[in-house]
Amino acid sequence: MQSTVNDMLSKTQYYLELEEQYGAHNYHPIPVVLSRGEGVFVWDVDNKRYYDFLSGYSAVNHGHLHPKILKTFIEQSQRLTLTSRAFHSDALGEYAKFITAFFSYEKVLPMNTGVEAVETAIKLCRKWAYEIKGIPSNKAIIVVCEGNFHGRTTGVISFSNDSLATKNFGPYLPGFTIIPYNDEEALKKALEDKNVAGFLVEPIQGEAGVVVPAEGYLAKAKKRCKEANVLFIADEIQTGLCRTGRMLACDHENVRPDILILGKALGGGMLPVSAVLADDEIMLTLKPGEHGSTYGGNPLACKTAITALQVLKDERLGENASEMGEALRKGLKDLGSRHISVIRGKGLLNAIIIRHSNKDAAWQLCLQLKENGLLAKPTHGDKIRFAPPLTITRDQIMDCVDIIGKSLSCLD
Ligand code: IF1
Repeated sequence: MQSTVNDMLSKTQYYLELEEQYGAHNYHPIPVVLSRGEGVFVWDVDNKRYYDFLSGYSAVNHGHLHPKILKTFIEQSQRLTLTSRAFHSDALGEYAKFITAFFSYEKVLPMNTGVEAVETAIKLCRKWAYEIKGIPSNKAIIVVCEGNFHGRTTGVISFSNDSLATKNFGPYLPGFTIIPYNDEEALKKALEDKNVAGFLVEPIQGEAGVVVPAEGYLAKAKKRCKEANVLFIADEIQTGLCRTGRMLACDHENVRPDILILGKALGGGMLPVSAVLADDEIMLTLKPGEHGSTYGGNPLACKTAITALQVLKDERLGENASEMGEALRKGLKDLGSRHISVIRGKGLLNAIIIRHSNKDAAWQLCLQLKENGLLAKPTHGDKIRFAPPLTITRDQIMDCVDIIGKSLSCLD
């Protein structure tokens, strides 16, 4: 087979055509075929090396194949991977104790993907609304923000205002009010509705192109929610786990969410692991049989997540993300490129906005970056997210700034 591949087509072309022919066309990837990863690097099928500046959409905060996480993953995968929640395991209780102590919550509900955790948080908020707050049945409202991205299920896209995410997927789930992001007055007004049960918000909007709210927005929003007896629900699936320079993005403002949603890097880049954390008043509204998941809380996920969390602390990845993020944004600024109109971000969750007459300029730049050994992908047309693994070093950051600077000349 290998000789056939070599004879017929380039290896890359061979794999691109397989995906085109047999895979759904729900993505438009950068034309590169990866086959190996280690730390901040990935290699394609022709053994060309790239800096990974997307980190699996922030699921690979620890870098590819982190040795300690991989060791745990291999050990547990040879012992016990899945029991279902029909039975107990020696991993779930230990994990639940570890992660609730790690984030100072009383309970955790383990799920798998990020959107499952978001759906779980919505169900928890509604349950709390009816059984604790006393909102009339089926009247609970959850406030969300314009530009939000919380996942792809029909329930969660119901409160998206991005037509690409919603078109022809109706009818939509009711019970949501959309307000402008980063607008305290709009939130204050929305909370006048006594049927509001929760406010679901990303501390920084990732998909919208790394939109960082004004300093103090999260703290003011939490205060407004507390005054209105509304649950502050933080979706930290992308911003959490040291990505923005603190363990949680909410930590920048000392905000403690009533419901905390984690995902992506919780699985250490090995497997899907997500979690919803809350205190007993909220979490114990869910009774046996009212919610669940086949793989939620499986032993392999529990053990892997414990190591993933411990590595964040042991290797001070929050501090490194903060320092390397400063270095990256300064390096990009010092390039002084007329093609970059905005540089923004916090920690190692950053984005640039491309200013160019050609609407495909950001895509063209990403193709040039690929040629020069760095992988990134545009979001919403003219924005390019720069989010390398949090293990990146200063020398590697400067190397990447050089690559970006050299690549920008393709837009001249
Ligand atoms: C795609 C980016 C998008 C998320 C937040 C929940 C989820 C995500 C804040 C759902 C997932 C992923 C999904 C992926 C692209 C990527 C992404 F911002 F990270 F780049 F789409 F906005 N909350 N984000 O960011 O988690 O169910 O995927 O585990 O769908 O294209 P999931």
